[in-house]
Amino acid sequence: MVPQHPAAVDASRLLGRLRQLGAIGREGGDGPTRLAASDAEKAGRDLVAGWFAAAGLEVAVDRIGNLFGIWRGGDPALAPVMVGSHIDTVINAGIFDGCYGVLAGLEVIETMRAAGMAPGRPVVVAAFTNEEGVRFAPDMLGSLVYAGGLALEAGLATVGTDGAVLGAELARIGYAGPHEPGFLRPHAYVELHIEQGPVLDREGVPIGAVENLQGISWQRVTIDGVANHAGTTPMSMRHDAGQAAARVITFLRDRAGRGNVPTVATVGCMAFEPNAINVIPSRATFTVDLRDPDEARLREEEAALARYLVELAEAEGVTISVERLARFEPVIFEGAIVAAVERAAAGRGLRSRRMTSGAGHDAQMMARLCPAAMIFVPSIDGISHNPRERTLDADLVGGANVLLDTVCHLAGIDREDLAS
Ligand code: HGY
Ligand code: MN
Ligand code: MN
Repeated sequence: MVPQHPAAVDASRLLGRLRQLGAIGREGGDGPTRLAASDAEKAGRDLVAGWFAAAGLEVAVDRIGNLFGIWRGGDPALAPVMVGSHIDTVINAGIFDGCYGVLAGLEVIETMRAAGMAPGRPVVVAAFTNEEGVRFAPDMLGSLVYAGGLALEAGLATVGTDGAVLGAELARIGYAGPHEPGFLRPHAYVELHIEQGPVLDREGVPIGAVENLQGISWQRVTIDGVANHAGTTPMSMRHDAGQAAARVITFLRDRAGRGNVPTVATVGCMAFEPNAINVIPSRATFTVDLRDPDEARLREEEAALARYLVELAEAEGVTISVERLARFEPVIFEGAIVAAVERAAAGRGLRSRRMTSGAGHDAQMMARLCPAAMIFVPSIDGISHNPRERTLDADLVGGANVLLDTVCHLAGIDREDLAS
């Protein structure tokens, strides 16, 4: 029997902060919208930075706007254990995606300090810039720059869907910090996150020990046809960009839906020009999000789409251009940390199961820099990126305690040390 860990997070503080942060950016929707480097996200950043400071942490911001709360415990010369996630959201989001990992990370540090624990090394909580990628592509941009996967200048020069430039926006909201991205090279990185999918909820398992994360391909497709009169143009004479775009959506759905391959395909954004009820669209611009845990299969899906677009251009008499927005290969997380998560769950009397992450996360970028892994808790009905995103309080608290024990282990404080 593994001795019960004597420390536990402060549930009401964690749950209260989740709801307080979740209330920011509510204008115009049932759920928050805090797009990266927006005024609403600034308000969220200010609240979280205030909590970091009130907890006695050193607050640091790097040049791509990543926000850190640093506890310089233990031997300050040693690399820190880092936890965290993001607090930017999609449009009309839930309140747990990302925020849970940041606030549970803060909660873990506050619990360790209140329990008088003496970690062997510093512990840091991070909130990375632009994880969602809704306003600025690619997603996970802040952690990608932090991990050296994208040059800082390129990140700062990124132009958003609204024409804003990320670097200028970070300066405008007061989060163009002085630290060089990567200034803290972690000993290990652990990210606690809601699953955002149906697996844990369907199986009734409270903890996911995430061992890998699927590959992601983001593209923007532009189809140019010929505007013409909706009433006078015979169907056989049309070069309808809207019709061609619709055929791409159906092609993607049919391919991803065939057999039992795990490939998923999404067209999330679509715009027509001139966007008039009685004009055949001259232009359709849309995004394609393809994902698969297997790199070879993901490449085949990209190639199949490229072949289809060539055939479609010929058949519809349109021209088609494609712009790559993001491309990340699948990531395998650190087995030793995954095993530590399983032990921590067992120590809390919680069942766990190993699993793949369907969503992208900052952990996949931090895995380029240090040993990394993730902990999932169930999403009720598998719903996320939706105001109906929900996780049971007991699961939120259970996940935070598993993060606590995993961080203690990584920081050199094992349960046996504490039980004595
Ligand atoms: O796209 C994703 O998987 C993440 O939510 N950014
Ligand atoms: Mn997230
Ligand atoms: Mn998300």
